Amino acid sequence: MDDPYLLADQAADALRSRFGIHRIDVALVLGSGWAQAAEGLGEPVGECPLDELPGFSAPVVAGHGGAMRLVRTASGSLAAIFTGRTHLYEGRGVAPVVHGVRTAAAAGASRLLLTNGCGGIAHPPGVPVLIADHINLTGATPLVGPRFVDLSQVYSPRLRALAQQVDPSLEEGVYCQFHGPSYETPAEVRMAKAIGGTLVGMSTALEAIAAREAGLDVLGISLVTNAAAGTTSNPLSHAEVVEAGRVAQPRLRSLLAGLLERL
Ligand code: 8IG
Repeated sequence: MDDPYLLADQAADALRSRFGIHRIDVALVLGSGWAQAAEGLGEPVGECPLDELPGFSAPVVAGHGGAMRLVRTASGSLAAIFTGRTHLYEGRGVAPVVHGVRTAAAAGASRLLLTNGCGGIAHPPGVPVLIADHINLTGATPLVGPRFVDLSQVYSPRLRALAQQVDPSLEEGVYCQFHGPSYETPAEVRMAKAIGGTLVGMSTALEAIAAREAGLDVLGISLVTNAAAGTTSNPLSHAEVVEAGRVAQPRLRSLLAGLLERL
């Protein structure tokens, strides 16, 4: 199987027959720091390890758990929650990175919420940031051939306004996706800042590109877990990173709950 779109169709068929559903409405991808906040959202409909669906492989990073959870939201929508994602730095190529997004689209989803944990250039640790736009610094793209996808509004203005209704104090930022897995050098962070970035991470942009190709409305929210390299004189300790995540949980939880009700 070398056609990623066919593979996504097969994964969507497997998902439908396994859970006896016709379609999903919304997909949610959980990044670092988000898993706890998504616990118990909606009525459970089913769950399976991702590697039991065509085209998904076991996660390389321990703790980046790979499951797909189906829940019925308060508004009656069926949401597929991906509790982990494949990263470009795993070295499997771009297609596996966006397979979940393409599967969600093939299964009928029309809205996608991408979350991540990342470094902050212009936002402090512990704060969720609405992604207004992104800069793809990976040198990669999920698109092959003459697929001239419009990226002038990757992150849906309508969904962003909805998120601002749910949490009016949400900051907005520009997410720079690096290849990883190493973190940035201070010079790379200065570059990201100079070109308009306010967040640095290793996910999301490639998935958002694939989602726009598939016609999904995309919302992206970052949790800043650490100051980007070189932006503070005394670097955060691991304990401070963990603490920033812990403090953010109630806010992330009400954000996700409010969004799943409205998306
Ligand atoms: I969590 O500072 C997390 N993920 N690229 N830089 C990059 N990715 C990250 C960072 C960071 N923190």
